[in-house]
Parts: sequence; C-alpha cells; structure tokens
Amino acid sequence: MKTKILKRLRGETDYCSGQEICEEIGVSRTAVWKVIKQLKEEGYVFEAVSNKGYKIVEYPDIITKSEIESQLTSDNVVHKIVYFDETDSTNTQAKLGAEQGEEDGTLYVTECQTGGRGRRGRQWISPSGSGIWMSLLLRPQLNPNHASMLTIVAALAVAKAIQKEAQTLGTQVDCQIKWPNDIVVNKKKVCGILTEMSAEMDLIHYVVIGIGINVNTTEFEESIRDMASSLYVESGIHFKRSRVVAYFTEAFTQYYQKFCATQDLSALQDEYNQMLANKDNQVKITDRNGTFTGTAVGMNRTGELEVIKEDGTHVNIVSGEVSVRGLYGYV
Ligand code: BTX
Repeated sequence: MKTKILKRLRGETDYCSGQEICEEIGVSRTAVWKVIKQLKEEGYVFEAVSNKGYKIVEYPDIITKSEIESQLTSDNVVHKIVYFDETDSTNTQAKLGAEQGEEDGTLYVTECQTGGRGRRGRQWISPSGSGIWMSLLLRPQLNPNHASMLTIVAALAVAKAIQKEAQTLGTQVDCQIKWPNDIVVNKKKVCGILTEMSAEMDLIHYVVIGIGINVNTTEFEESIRDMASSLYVESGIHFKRSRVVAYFTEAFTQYYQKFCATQDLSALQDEYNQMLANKDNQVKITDRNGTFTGTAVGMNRTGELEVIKEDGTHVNIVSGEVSVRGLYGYV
C-alpha cells in the first residue's frame, strides 16, 4: 500500500487529495494519513493545502523498498525489492533467498553492508548512507557457460544509469567501463560487480549479480584512496540513489532482453566498446603465466577482451583469473 500511495503521489505535479488516493487505491483515509505520516518521518517533505490535498516537494536520498518500487515500470525485469537497513552482504542474502525459492527479478538492497564482498574473497567497503549496495537475483534459461556475460550486461546498465541520472541533474559524467566490469570515472573506480551462480552442468539454478556503487561517498579508507572514488567526488553533484537504482533496472531490462535473444553480447558490444576505458591504449595483462603488454582493441561478442600483443599477434583475454591494468596505474 505504501508503494502504491507513493507511486500515486510521485506521478503528480499538482496537489492530490486524500479522498482521490483513497478511492483510487481502495484504502481508508486513516490508512492514507498513516502512510503520509510515515513518509514524513522518512524525510519526504509535503506541501499540504486545505481543499486541494498533498504534494511531495522534496524526496529524501533513501533506497527503501517503497522508494525504489514506486519508481519501477511494469515491464521491468525487477519486480520486487527486499530492503535491509543493514546486512552482511546483499549477495549472501540474495543467495539465501534463492535457496528458499525467492523469485526471478528480486533485487536485494541495503544501506550498509558489514561483510561486503568483492571478487576472489576480496573485501568491498560498503559504508552507510552514501552508496548503493544491491544484488539482483535471476533465474535465466541460459547455458551456464554464458552466465559470466551477465556481468557485462549489468556493467553496461550501471554505466547507462549513471549517465542518465547525470542528465536528469543537468550535467554529464564521463563514465567508462574497465573491462570486464568496473565502472570508472576519471580513471577511478566508482563501481564493482560480483556475479555468483548456482548451477549444474547444463542448468542454472540462479545467478546473483551484486553491484556496489560509490554514489555520494566523500571519505575513503586509506587502502582504497588511490583508486576509488564516488560520483559525487568526481562530479561535485549529489546523485539521487533511488533514481540511479531505478534507471539501472530500466537499462538492465533492455540489455538483458537483447542478451537473452541472442545469448551473447552481439547487440551490446558496440555500446560497450564505446565506453571501454583503455580502448586502443596500452594495457598490462597479468595472468597465471606472467605479464605481457599489448593494445586493447575491444570486447567481442562473448565478452573476451581482444588485445594485440607487441609482436602483432591477437589474443582474446577471458575474464576470471586475469588482471588488466593501464601501463601507469589502475586504468
Ligand atoms: P573486486 O574484487 O573487483 O574489487 C575489490 C577491491 O576493490 C578491493 O580489494 C579493494 O581494493 C577495492 N575496493 C573495496 N571497496 C571498494 C569501494 N567501495 N570502492 C572502490 N573500490 C573498493 C568488485 O570486486 C565487486 C564488488 C561487488 C560489491 C557488491 S555490493 C553488493 C553486493 N554484495 C556484496 O557483498 N558484494 C556485492
């Protein structure tokens, strides 16, 4: 009910009377009044005029269930939000949910993670109040070998969401993707993605795509200060986190549909490569066998990074146990 009332008020530029809301949503005036009281407590600012009704004039920067759900379109891949004020890791919660039968298209979101995880056991620092820490549970009908491409689909959707929110705020952010799935602004990491899967040889039970975005963060721990940043630090503008989440779900829905139609990245490849950091630049590749340098050409339709080595030979780098860096730093 809270989501419905918020959605109704959000869509309105004019005043909306309590009576109208009651009739449209089918609830009592007391119920509407209670929800409006709750919303005020959460930081929504209302203008109320007698005989006209209510209008929201200010939205808080929160990422609660109703704040996000009230912005989702009906054709969205994401149709349910599970919200925590604090949790260990939204990936862990999404996996638990999946094991207990939670549906495809559920997005787990939290204000703060106490055990945020990066890839290969690394830590993801997830303080309260300034970031987006979320995990999308999907049950795709895909060959498990193709699931890692979903990370790329998500990276592209995050980049698009950041650009769209910047546009909404009347600015621009030069957002790039560091292959395969870090989002960078001005060569600094503002987002990381961790995809986990439960599958058999030829059947995916579920995939969890965990996304961490430093949105309005101003302080970074010593250990990541050199390479990490936030959208606020890089643009000087406060981004509305719930809108970034909503834009992400919209972009993800579009890209995911295209990806599922071909089961590869052929329809996304050009857009991805336009945003590829290091494109046509020298990169240093480190894998189990050592390090070599080459020029990054672009991502192919299966998600590999094509690199031309110094001796002119072409190699396709598969994500996983490999690190790609710029010659002089992280990008
Ligand atoms: P990654 O292995 O690429 O990045 C982890 C590395 O990034 C760390 O070792 C550290 O150097 C650096 N780092 C840690 N925290 C941050 C940060 N806040 N900003 C920038 N750099 C940082 C990337 O792994 C995958 C991250 C996924 C995070 C999401 S949040 C929601 C979901 N839940 C969860 O536990 N993980 C995912």
